[in-house]
Amino acid sequence: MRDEEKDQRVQTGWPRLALGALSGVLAGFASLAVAELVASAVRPQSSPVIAVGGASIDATPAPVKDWAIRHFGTNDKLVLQLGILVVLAVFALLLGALAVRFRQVGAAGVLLFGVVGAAAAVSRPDSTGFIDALPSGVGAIAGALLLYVLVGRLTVVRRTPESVAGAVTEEADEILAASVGWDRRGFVLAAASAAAVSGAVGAVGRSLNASRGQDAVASRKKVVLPSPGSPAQPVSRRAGLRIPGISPFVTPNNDFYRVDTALVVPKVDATAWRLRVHGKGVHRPAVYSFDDLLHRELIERDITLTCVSNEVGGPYVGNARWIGVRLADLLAECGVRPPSRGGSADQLVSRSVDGMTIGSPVEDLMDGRDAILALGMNGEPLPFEHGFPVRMVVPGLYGFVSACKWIEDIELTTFDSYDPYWVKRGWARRAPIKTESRIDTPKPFARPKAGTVMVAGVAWAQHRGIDKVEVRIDDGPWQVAHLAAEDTRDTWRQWSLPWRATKGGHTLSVRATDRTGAGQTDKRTRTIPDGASGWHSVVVTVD
Ligand SMILES: Nc1nc2c(c(=O)[nH]1)N[C@H]1C(S)=C(S)[C@@H](COP(=O)(O)O)O[C@H]1N2
Ligand SMILES: [Mo]
Repeated sequence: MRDEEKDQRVQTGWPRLALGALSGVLAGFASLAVAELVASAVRPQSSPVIAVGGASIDATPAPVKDWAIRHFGTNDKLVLQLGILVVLAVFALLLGALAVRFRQVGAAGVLLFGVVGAAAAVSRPDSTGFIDALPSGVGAIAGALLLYVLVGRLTVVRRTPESVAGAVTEEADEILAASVGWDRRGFVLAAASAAAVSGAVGAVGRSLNASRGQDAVASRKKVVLPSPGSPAQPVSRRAGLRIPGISPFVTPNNDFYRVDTALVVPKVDATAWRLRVHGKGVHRPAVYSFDDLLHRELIERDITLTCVSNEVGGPYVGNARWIGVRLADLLAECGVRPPSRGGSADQLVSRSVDGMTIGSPVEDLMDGRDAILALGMNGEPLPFEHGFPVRMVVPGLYGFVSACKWIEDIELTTFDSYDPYWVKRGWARRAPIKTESRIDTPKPFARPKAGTVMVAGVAWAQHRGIDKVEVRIDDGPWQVAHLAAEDTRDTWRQWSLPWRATKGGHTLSVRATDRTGAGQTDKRTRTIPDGASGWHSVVVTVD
């Protein structure tokens, strides 16, 4: 067999397909790298993976999202982005292999992905317009060109016999060898340099994106929280039980749960930030700056925040000391009246810089409870993850109907005329926090030693307060647990019960009663639409 024929046979078969697939992946990588760089000039949120990720979050059916939050917790966003990259890689492989036969179709396929990314970016609620299409667009063009070039190196050029005709034998052989082979050197060179350039471009884009928001970081560093005109009472030493494994009464900011739809944490420059209050029945619409709020009378309150996606026994609950402006005072200043005093708006819709919308009952916000526009959390300006510069915190309402982070707009409206983000996705319009209790220690499937075992945890029924916690061992009687001192009715309460543990398997259950006398129901419900209910149980084996 002549060498050229051998070459041709080998290189038109699967190796060429494999190299085509590799070209596809390189083209995909180049697209994302270029997009990252362009996004650093536009805004990080306009990069295709972030935009498509955001769009998928919004389009994900509520049960799936709930499942993701449950299983991946705060890593849900990382898992989502990895998932998108895997899907992209698969398509890139296929497009690359396809391009070996149909060069233009392959390149056009890459462009199509660019269109998808661009459409996602432009249609995000926080999009700044068509400029958001640039990262996906420019990235896809770069990727399409690269695929076209790379695959070109792989394409066997079949010369007609005429081009060989007339040449002397050696020459003819050379031409043939060159024409039926593939440009090995050219391909390796182009592929290697494409990979290197993409890597560099991507790295530069990444670091530029990461260093964005320096103004926001600087503005946060400069914030000095004044001492509040209305301070919280000091937390009683008796509010915290010294039991290993129990949740501390105050959740440190670093341990505070985080639930939101933001793939990129918004970095807002406090000096440029404004809050607009407007809408139905707002007689004096107003715009506030961060300094305006900082120089008002500030209140400081301990409030326990709970997520509606928290399963019975779950981790999405935390307690912090918030400092900020009394929302009711601000609303009153704008001429807002609650429905019970003749106000025409019954829903307050808060909007964040990332396009989240959250609806709260105006009546609840103005009924005397300490609904806060919070500027500080546990003695420092809000961490970026928790809403810097300003967020809402309302005692007694789940986060998704009250706790808007990165807030920038407050609109008074009615429940009849507007459904915010989560309500559009099947969650409840109104969602007061359900009375719940959780066993923190012993942990599920723990193996404590026989003897006295401390059973302890937390219970919460924000704004109603916890009156009683009871613990049951197996099918025994409910035993009243010791309660730590109550801080306020807006905070959770620690509890404990010493248990004379005997060898063998045991089921420990807990239930709470709030100060209205309502007990924690044993009826198990899902988190959707208005929060999980049921008793928390833990199974342990005593050695
Ligand atoms: N902008 C914005 N605010 C938001 C959310 C969000 O997705 N985006 N999630 C809400 C939900 S569901 C909860 S439970 C709380 C969580 O606040 P945390 O992350 O500070 O604990 O924020 C609320 N505020
Ligand atoms: Mo939530």
